[in-house]
Parts: sequence; structure tokens; C-alpha cells
Amino acid sequence: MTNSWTDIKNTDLVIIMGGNAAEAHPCGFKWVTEAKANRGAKLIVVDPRYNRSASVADYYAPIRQGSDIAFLMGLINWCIQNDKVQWAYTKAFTNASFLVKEGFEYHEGLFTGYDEEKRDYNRDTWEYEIGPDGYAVVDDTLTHPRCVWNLLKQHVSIYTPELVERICGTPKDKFLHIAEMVGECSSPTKTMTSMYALGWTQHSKGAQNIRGMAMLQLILGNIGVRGGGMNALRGHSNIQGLTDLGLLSNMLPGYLNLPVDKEPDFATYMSTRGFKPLRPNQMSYWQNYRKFFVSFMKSMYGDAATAENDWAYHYLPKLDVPNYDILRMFERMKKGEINLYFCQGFNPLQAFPNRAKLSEGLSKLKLLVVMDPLQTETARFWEDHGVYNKTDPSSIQTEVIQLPTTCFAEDEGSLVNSGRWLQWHWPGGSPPGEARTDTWIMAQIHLRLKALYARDGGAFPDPIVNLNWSYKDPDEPTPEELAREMNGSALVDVFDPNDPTKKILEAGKQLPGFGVLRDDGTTASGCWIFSGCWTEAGNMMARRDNSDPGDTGAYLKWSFAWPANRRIIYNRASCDLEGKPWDPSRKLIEWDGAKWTGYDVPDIAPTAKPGDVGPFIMNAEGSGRLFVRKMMRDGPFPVHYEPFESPVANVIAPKIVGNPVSRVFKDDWKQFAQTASPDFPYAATTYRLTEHFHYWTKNNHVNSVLQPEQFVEISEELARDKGIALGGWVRVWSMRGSLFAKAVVTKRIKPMTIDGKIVHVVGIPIHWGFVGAARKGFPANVLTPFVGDANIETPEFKAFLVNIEASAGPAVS
Ligand SMILES: Nc1nc2c(c(=O)[nH]1)N[C@H]1C(S)=C(S)[C@@H](COP(=O)(O)OP(=O)(O)OC[C@H]3O[C@@H](n4cnc5c(=O)[nH]c(N)nc54)[C@H](O)[C@@H]3O)O[C@H]1N2
Ligand SMILES: Nc1nc2c(c(=O)[nH]1)N[C@H]1C(S)=C(S)[C@@H](COP(=O)(O)OP(=O)(O)OC[C@H]3O[C@@H](n4cnc5c(=O)[nH]c(N)nc54)[C@H](O)[C@@H]3O)O[C@H]1N2
Ligand SMILES: [Mo]
Repeated sequence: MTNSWTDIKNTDLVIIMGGNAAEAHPCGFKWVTEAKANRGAKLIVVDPRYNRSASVADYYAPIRQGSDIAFLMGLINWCIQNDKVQWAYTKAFTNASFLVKEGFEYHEGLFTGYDEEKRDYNRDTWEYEIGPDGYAVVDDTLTHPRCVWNLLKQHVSIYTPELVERICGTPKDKFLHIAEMVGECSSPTKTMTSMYALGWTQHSKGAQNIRGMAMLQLILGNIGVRGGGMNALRGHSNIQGLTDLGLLSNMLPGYLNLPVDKEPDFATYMSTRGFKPLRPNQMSYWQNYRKFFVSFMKSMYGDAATAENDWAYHYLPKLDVPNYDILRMFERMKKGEINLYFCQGFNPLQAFPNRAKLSEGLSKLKLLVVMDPLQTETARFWEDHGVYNKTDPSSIQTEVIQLPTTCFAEDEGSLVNSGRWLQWHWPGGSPPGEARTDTWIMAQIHLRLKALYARDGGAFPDPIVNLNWSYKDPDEPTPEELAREMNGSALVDVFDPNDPTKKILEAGKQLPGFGVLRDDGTTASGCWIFSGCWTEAGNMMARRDNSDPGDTGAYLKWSFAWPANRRIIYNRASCDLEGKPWDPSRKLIEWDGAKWTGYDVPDIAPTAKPGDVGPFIMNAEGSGRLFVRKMMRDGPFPVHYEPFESPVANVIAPKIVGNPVSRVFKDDWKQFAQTASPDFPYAATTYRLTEHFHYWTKNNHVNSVLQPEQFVEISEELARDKGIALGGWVRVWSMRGSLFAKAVVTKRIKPMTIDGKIVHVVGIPIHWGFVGAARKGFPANVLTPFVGDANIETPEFKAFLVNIEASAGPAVS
């Protein structure tokens, strides 16, 4: 989230599109209710289904899954055509005025540089024109044909309300009604907040869905302000913490990059990380990258990381592919290229697409280790459960070791919520039986490996034997020790860079924040953005003071928010060029003539003059990006692409199937249904129910009673066409597998007209499997396609093709 859960109460308009907050985030949804009750805020829901969020919305519109980019580009086009743009904000705070290099073009779904064979672009022209002074050239009049604003205007011009209706199935009058409600938020005193989750991410162009809304929010002037923002509603309680700590396969903690094999040494790695400002006076805060990186390496390797050995850069693995994402790992497993798979707190057989392929992969492993407090389908993948999991155990040689862990409720530690708040929690119970904490198990594995390497040597033992492990009890580092390490400390006395006689930190002391990090090896910090969470003043994450001066929803003394306890990032954008709040009734920070003050921690240097330094301090431009340069693989502007399996051809580029740069493994192409396939005529989507949490609450009787068995939702019209009765059995199948479920025939799903064709939606909840207290059932992922987003490989769980028929139900012996 750019903002926080508690800030949602400050909004005038909530748009839930690409998520179902009332169902999947019912506690956080409270803040929508507050905004409605206390401010008269309105709620819009745009979803293929009239869902639980829609049932309390002021306005609902249907949309076909996988078509949101057309809708969003349509909204931007409408705002531009109808002058619903916050001009002062857009001109000053976005890259609208920047000139794009000559040679950049877009035609029929593709930008300059496309290579069909490689399914990739040469992105050289997706860049600004740089002037003789080394800065990007701008045209403040926004008249130059190559300025971002005019390119954007041109790019979105095809997305008329008629085209939106044709692609999305959203009736034109409903689209226009929403456009008017959204357009009102271009006023400096009205804001809209965007709440989204998997309805946007789980597509082959998921990242571009989100960019589409971010661009709209920028031209409305809604980023950095109270009640505004791009608010990703995170999933698992600590999934934000997972990304923050670099658990993505191409990241290091704090959103630093894992090196790639073209960066064999530290100098090469740093050569592309200068982050030189692209306009005069800009902060371009990533200029401090070296400090974050060196402090991370000191935290990891202590005395083994020295200036002479480039801070042990050679210890880090170098990526030979863009990502070792889960799809790639299972593809390799299926090819027999993986021996050992370590599965910690993850049930991929249920959670990842194309179960048959996953099962084949797991069957080819030598060893599978599952660390989990519960039995999971993944640990039991080899067991024959008849129709629910048909296997021949005698033909599977994989050895499975289950290590029982404690669960989050039995642990102490911090969880990072969607609003970037690190909240400390305490155990609510003691673990049963032989369960041990994840930390103990990981420590044991590490110490044993270390001993083996110390004894036997090996190709390259250094990164393991030299890993910093200075915990009081090496067998089980405590949550406090780990948290203090993330925050970081001074390794020697640290002096003020402007006055070398002034000591600012004594050796051994906890850092007050990342502002004091050094690139000379004198500071250590495991995750720079978490710095400030455990200082000399103690555990900031354990703070529970809910005072809120000015009733702004900031709650600065409750827990700790990264970065620097800031609750709304880019908050300098809440003020105009003089540093006065755009909306005085929603003041956040302001310029008092000498410095920035206010209710939140200013996201700008305290004395940076308002006219000089732009609010988007992490960007070299200082401004928000409408045109995203080379940063995304599939284009500097979002384009409507159909899902890989679609009931209609792409009307703007009929030859393009799916996202033209998504990675598709060879064998998976054969398992996609053809566009408009008569064998698979229905558009399916998958989602969750409040009563279950993924695949583990089915171990619990209460949840299992509330939602006892697998069902699918279909419209009354489709039920009539196919002779399906409410509560009757159906069989649903795709190119990859089939499942049985009960039919819920509902008015909440309606057929849509897409490009002149009737399209029926089939809705499939995800929660059932063959382990647990609930009745056995089928996970949705027996059906889903094995393909992901072009940038980050999130699977396309939300849009694929199926067929359906009335059935006698599963043959259970
Ligand atoms: N009770 C409960 N809460 C949970 C979870 C749980 O399992 N149970 N899981 C947690 C996790 S890990 C996550 S990630 C979040 C997920 O939170 P959400 O993303 O809100 O949950 P989903 O139910 O997967 O999908 C949300 C909605 O997206 C819609 N949708 C599908 N495709 C599209 C599309 O193309 N466009 C649009 N506009 N909408 C579309 C679906 O109809 C559905 O209503 O929930 C978290 N909260
Ligand atoms: N078709 C379809 N597929 C989907 C989705 C969808 O919308 N549609 N959503 C996707 C999303 S967003 C998600 S997040 C995934 C969820 O997929 P998973 O993360 O695999 O689902 P969970 O059931 O939450 O599994 C987590 C496991 O962690 C265990 N666990 C709990 N606490 C601890 C602990 O402290 N330590 C350890 N070691 N284990 C613990 C639980 O017992 C459980 O078995 O599913 C994905 N798959
Ligand atoms: Mo998730």
C-alpha cells in the first residue's frame, strides 16, 4: 500500500476492482465502512461477479475477467477528453512533460523493438530524450508531440466507452457512470482510493493492470494524499514481510537486486546503479544503494566482508535466468532436473496451476522436505485418494520427510501488514508434540551443513562457513536477535560525515534509522527499509499507543511502518508547489517556510524547498511515471491483451494470443485451449471464501461446517442451457484436468456480451483438497493454466476456459 488501512477512512470514493475486500479482508474492510458512515464516501465495485463487496457497494458494474486494462485506459481517456485531470499536480509531479526518444512507436498491440522469436522487446527506444546538460528534456507546455502527455493521450484514445463495452462487457452507461464518479476526484479536495488484490495480479499482464490504475491515480492527483493511493491488499498475514525481506528469487532484502551473471564483480554490478538524477535538484534516493548493499553484506558476513574483497560480493549467487520462480522450478522438476525440494509453509500441489504437471514434477524428485504444522496435500501427493488424487504409489520413488513446525500463533515475532506496519506479536499457545519453530529447524540445518563443509571442504564453502551467526544460542536464534539484526547497528564508532570530530553513534549501538547507514563497512543492517524498527529506545514494533493527533488516521505511535515510520509514502505530493496542502481539511504535512512539518513523517528531506525537489524521491525523475521507460518487459504503457485462454480474439490486435512477452514453456502451449474454442466455451475464474483460508482451515471442523463442500457458481441462464440444477452435481473440465462440484446457480453471475458474443462466467472457489476434516474435494488448480505474468510470473489463475455439464457426481468407491 502507498497508504494504510486506517487511512481509508479519509477517502471520498473507494474503488474495489481486482479484489473482493469484504470477503478476503473483512477486518480491513471496516475502514471502508468508516469512510461511508462518517464522510459519506461512495463505494464502487467492478467485478465479474456481484460479490460480497458489491453487495454493500453504492455502484456495481460487471467486467469480464482479464479485461481491466481496457477499462482503465478507457477511464484515463475519458478523464482526458472531459478535462478531469488535476492539472497542477499532473504538470508538476508526473513525467507528463518529459520527451520520449525519437523512434519510439506503438502499433496494434506492440511497441517498437518486438522480437517474435524471443518473445521479448529490444527496449532501447523506451526512454527519454537526454539533453546536452545530461538531464531529460522536458516541455512544460505539453505541446511537443513526443512528450509523455501527448503519447499517453494518443495511446489511450482508442479506448472509447464503446470499445470498453465491446472488450469488457461492461454496459456503456455503467462505464460512463463510473467515469463520472471517478472524474470528480480530479478536484484537489476530492480523493479516490484504489483497493485491489488478486483479481488484478493473477493475470499474464497483472503488473500492467496495477500500473493502469496508478497512472489514473496520478492524473487525478490522488497519490501521496490522505484517502488516496494504490492500495494492494496483501494476502497471508506476512506476505508483505516476505517481499520486503527478499524472498523473491531475484531480490535481496529491502528491494535490492540479486546480481545476474552479467555482473561478475561488484564494480560492474554498481555501474548500472548510479541512479543519477534525471532532472536538476532531485533526490533520487536510490543513490544511497551502495550504503544499503554494503550494510547488508556486513550483516550477512561480518568480518568476512571487507573493502578488499568487495564486501564478499563473490559469495552471492548470480542469476542465469530472470527468475527462479515457482513455475520454472516445477517445469524443471517435471524434466527431472531437480533432486531436492524444500517446502516450508507452502502447499504447492494445491496452490499452483495444473496439478497434474505439479504431481508429475514431485514424482521425479529424490527428496521432498515439508516443514509444516499440518498435513498437506503436497506432503501426501503420492497417496492414492481415488478420484480426488489418483496415483500409483508403487511407481513413485520420491522420499518425503515431514518436519512438524509451530504455526504463527505459537510464535513470537513481527508480521508486516499491507500498510507496511511491522507489528510485533506474542505466542498465543504452546506447540504440540514434536513441533519445533522454523527458526530452530533452519538453524539446525545450517549448523549441520556448516560442520560438513568445515570437515569436508567442497567447491565453495566460504558463503556458508562464513555466514555471520553470532547468536547467544546458535541452536535457536531468538526473534529479538533477528529483529535487532534487521534494524542494524554500528560496528565501530560512527562519526558525522560533515564533522569528523562529532561522534554520532557508539560501536555496538542499534541504528536509529537508515539515514545513518554507511558504505564503508562501519554499519550493518539486514534490511535497510526495516531500520528504525528496533532502536536503542527498544522494540518500536511492539508499540501500542493509538493516539492520533488531528484524527488523521496516521497512528504514528502504533507499531512501526517502513520506511522511517512513514504512513503515507510520497506524502510531499499532498501539497502544492508552495508546500501548502491541496486540501486544507486533509492536511498531512506542510512547508512552514523553513522545513516540512505535520502529522506524518515527511517523505522528503526536512529542508528541501517545495519548488525544487519533486515528491517521488525514489525515482531519478523526482516525479511519478505515466510512461515507465524500460522498466517493464511488456511496455511503457499498458495494452489490452486477452488471457492466454480467451473466449474471444483480441479486438485491438487479433493475431496476438495472451501477453506477447509472457514466458511459456513449450509443452504448456499444447495444453492451452484455442481462442474461442467450441470445446471450452466458458470463461472461468477462481477465488476465495471468508469461511476458509486457502487449504489449511479444512483441517478445522468449524470452518469445514461453515463451508463443507466444493461448489462452483454459474448464472441461471447457463444452468438452463446446460440442464444444471441448483445444488446438483456438475463436472467442470479444462485442457488440463477435471473436477466435480455442486452447482450454485445464482443471479450474482450474469452472462456478458463480448464483441457481439454471449460469454458465460464459471466461478470456482479454491479451498478443497484430499486432506483435512472437510469432505474431500478438488482444488481449482486441477484446471488452471501454467503461465504467468510477463514481469513477475504470478500465475494466470483468474482467467481461463472450461466446459461444464450436469453430472452424477464423483464415483466414490
Ligand atoms: N478468508 C480468507 N481471507 C483471505 C484469504 C483466504 O484464503 N481466506 N487469502 C488471503 C490471500 S493470500 C490473498 S492473496 C487475498 C486475496 O484477496 P482477493 O484478491 O480479494 O481475493 P480473490 O477471492 O482471489 O479474488 C477477488 C475477486 O477478483 C475477482 N476477479 C477475478 N478476475 C478478475 C478480473 O480480471 N478483474 C476484476 N476486476 N476482478 C476479477 C473475483 O471475482 C473475486 O471477486 O485474500 C487474503 N484473505
Ligand atoms: N486457482 C487459484 N490458485 C491460487 C490462488 C487463487 O486465487 N486461485 N491464490 C494464490 C495465492 S494468492 C496464495 S497466497 C496461495 C496460497 O498457497 P499456500 O501458501 O500454499 O496456502 P496455505 O494453505 O495458506 O499454506 C500455507 C501452509 O503454511 C502452513 N503454516 C502456517 N503457519 C506456519 C508456520 O509458522 N511455519 C510453517 N513452516 N508453516 C506454517 C500451513 O499449515 C499451510 O499448510 O494460493 C495461490 N493459488
Ligand atoms: Mo496470496
